[in-house]
Amino acid sequence: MRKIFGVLAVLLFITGCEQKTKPIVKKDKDKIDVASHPFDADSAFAYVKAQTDFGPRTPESEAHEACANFLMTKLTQFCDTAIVQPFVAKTYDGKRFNSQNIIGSFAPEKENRILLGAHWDSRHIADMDSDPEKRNLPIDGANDGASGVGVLIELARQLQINSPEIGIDIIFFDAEDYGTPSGENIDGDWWCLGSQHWTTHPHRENYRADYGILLDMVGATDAKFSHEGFSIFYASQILSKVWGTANRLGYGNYFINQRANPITDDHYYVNKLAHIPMINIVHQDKNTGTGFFPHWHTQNDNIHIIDKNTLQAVGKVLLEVIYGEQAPENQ
Ligand code: AHN
Ligand code: ZN
Repeated sequence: MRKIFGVLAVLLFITGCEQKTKPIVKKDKDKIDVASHPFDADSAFAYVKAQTDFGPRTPESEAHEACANFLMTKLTQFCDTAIVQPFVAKTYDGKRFNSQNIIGSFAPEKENRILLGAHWDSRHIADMDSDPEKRNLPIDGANDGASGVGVLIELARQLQINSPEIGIDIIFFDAEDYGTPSGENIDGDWWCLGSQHWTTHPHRENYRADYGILLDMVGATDAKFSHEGFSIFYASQILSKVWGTANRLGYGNYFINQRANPITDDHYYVNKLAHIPMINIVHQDKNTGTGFFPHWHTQNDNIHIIDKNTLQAVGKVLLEVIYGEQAPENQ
C-alpha cells in the first residue's frame, strides 16, 4: 500500500511540474507572456565588447572606421535593408569630420513604424575624469554609446527570428558626443551632430514613424531610468507605455516613475526637427554632480562597468513593447 502511495505521489508531482512549465499563450494585449520573447544579454554584452575592443570610436579614427564596418555588417545580416548615410560633422573646434549614420530597417514598406536609436561614436575627451592627465584622452564609451548599440544589435537579431507586425528602423547616430568641453561655452548646437543631420536629411523622402525610442547609457549596474524632461514634454504617452511595460515585467527597479531634467540628446532633435515623438531611456542620477552615471565622460566608462542584468532589462522591455504593437488593420 505504502508503495502505491509513493508511486502515486511521484506521478502527481511529475504531472504537476509539467503543468507549471507549459508555455502561457498570449491571449490578449494586456497579458504579458514573459517567456515568449527571449533577449540574450550575453549576446548583447558581446556586441558591446566588440565595439569597445576597437578602442575609442572618435571621429575619423581607425577604430571608428572599423566599428562602422562591424555595425554595417551586423545590420545587413539581421535587417531587411541597411544603409550608411554619410555627412560632414562641423565641430565646435572648427574641424570637419567625415561621419556616418548607420540605419537598418525591417519591413521598410510598412506604414506603421517604430524608430529605435543610439549613438555609436565615443567621446574624444574625458573631461569629467578626476585625473587631469587623462582628460585629453578619448574614452571607450562602453556605457555612453556602445551599450545602446549593443542592445539594439541583439534586438535586431531577435526581430529577424520573430517578425513583429509593425515596421522597425534602427538608427545608429554618429558624432553625438563631440560636444564642447565641460566649462567651455561656445554658441551653437555642438552635440548630436548625426541626429541633427538625419532629422534635416532623412534617409527616405517623407520618412515617418509613429514614435521613437532612444537608448543612451543603458548598461551600468543598477541603472536608473527616470522620466527625462524632453520625453515628458514631447512623448508622454510613449513614456507611459514603456514604463508601464517595464513595471509589469518586474523591472520597476530600473524604470523609475520619477521626473528628471531634460537632456540635449539625439531624441531632442528627432522631436524638434523631425516631429516624431521620441523618448530617451537614459541613466540619470541627481547625486553624481554630472547628472549622469558615476563614470560619465571619464576613462572608467569601459567594459568593466557593463552589467548584463541592465542590458537584459532594457532589451526585454523593448521587445515586449515592439511585439505588443499591432498594425491598425489587425486591431
Ligand atoms: C549634455 O550634456 C548637454 N548632453 C549630453 C548628451 C550626451 C552626452 N549623451 C551622451 N553623452
Ligand atoms: Zn557622452
